[in-house]
Amino acid sequence: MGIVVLRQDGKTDEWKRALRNFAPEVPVYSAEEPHPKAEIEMALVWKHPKGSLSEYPNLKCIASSGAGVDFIFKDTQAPLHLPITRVVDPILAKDMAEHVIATVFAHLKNVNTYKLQQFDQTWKSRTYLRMKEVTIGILGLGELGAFTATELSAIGFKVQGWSRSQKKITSVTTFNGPDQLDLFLGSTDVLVCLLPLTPNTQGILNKKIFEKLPKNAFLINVARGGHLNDDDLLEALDSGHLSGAALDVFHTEPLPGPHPFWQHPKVHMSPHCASVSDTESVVPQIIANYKRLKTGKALENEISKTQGY
Ligand code: NDP
Ligand code: OXD
Repeated sequence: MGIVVLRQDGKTDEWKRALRNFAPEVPVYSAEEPHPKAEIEMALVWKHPKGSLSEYPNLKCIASSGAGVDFIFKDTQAPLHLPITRVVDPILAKDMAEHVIATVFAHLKNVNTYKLQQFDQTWKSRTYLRMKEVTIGILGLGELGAFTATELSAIGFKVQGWSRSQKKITSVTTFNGPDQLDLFLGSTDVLVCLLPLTPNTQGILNKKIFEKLPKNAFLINVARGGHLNDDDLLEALDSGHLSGAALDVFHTEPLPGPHPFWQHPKVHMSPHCASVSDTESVVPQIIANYKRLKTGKALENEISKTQGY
């Protein structure tokens, strides 16, 4: 009986502590300490060492401690026949919406450009955009995308979104499926990617998509690095078709030193921190699922293996 926490980002003890505080009766271990591997039934994972999941012969569930599960599918040795759950959490959604709102305003009001000018002691005012002039288009209208769309709309932006299935969200124009993608892109000034990374969405932010956006459109990628074709973005920025991009996620994290994004004046980077799972907020759903597992009840927030999210 028990849960093992598998991650490599230095946050193992924080998660263990939060799990133990919330449910002292549940045995919780890290991979770094001696633990009874045959008794582990749930693995709470975030970019775990590849192959580590196969060390637990009686594992019954793989629980991502984030919203995304793409890293689990990348581990070809993982027991992918087991149920996989993910985090759905109001704080995660709120933090994402706040990050996107901050990024959109930084773009409208040239905040990052002025920071660069400051380093050069350049005194030069630039034209700014007003909220009413900008339509924000969100790729992905799931837990994070739909909430972010609603928040942006509540502060006065014109918002539209695109998803796989049809959606109805108050004050948000919705599009769905490949047939409606071009229509959505054609009227999007700020494109926000909040899709899960799956075989269907890998590389979706590419030349073909950029060409369909209006000139001077701006890209915000807060989903996964694998959605973006880096070279196509650089080309669209250098040709002047896109006015800039704010990227929170990258193919390799941390982004390697020689990558052109580091020095590109039109690329604004953050280190995959748009929205970070809050242990206190998330732990109750992990323990609830652990107890469901033990009593044979259906798990909450289980992903679809067919869809990959
Ligand atoms: P959800 O699973 O709730 O939503 C995914 C959305 O994408 C759904 O609307 C879904 O459509 C849509 N979608 C999936 N595949 C396609 C497709 N092929 N075509 C069109 N639409 C598609 O995910 P979340 O909102 O919880 O999270 C989204 C992603 O955000 C995560 O997977 C993760 O990668 C990223 N993330 C990034 C963070 C960061 O700090 N940068 C933090 C947290 C998450 P439908 O509704 O029809 O199923
Ligand atoms: C997540 C993330 O998927 O932090 O939760 O990227």
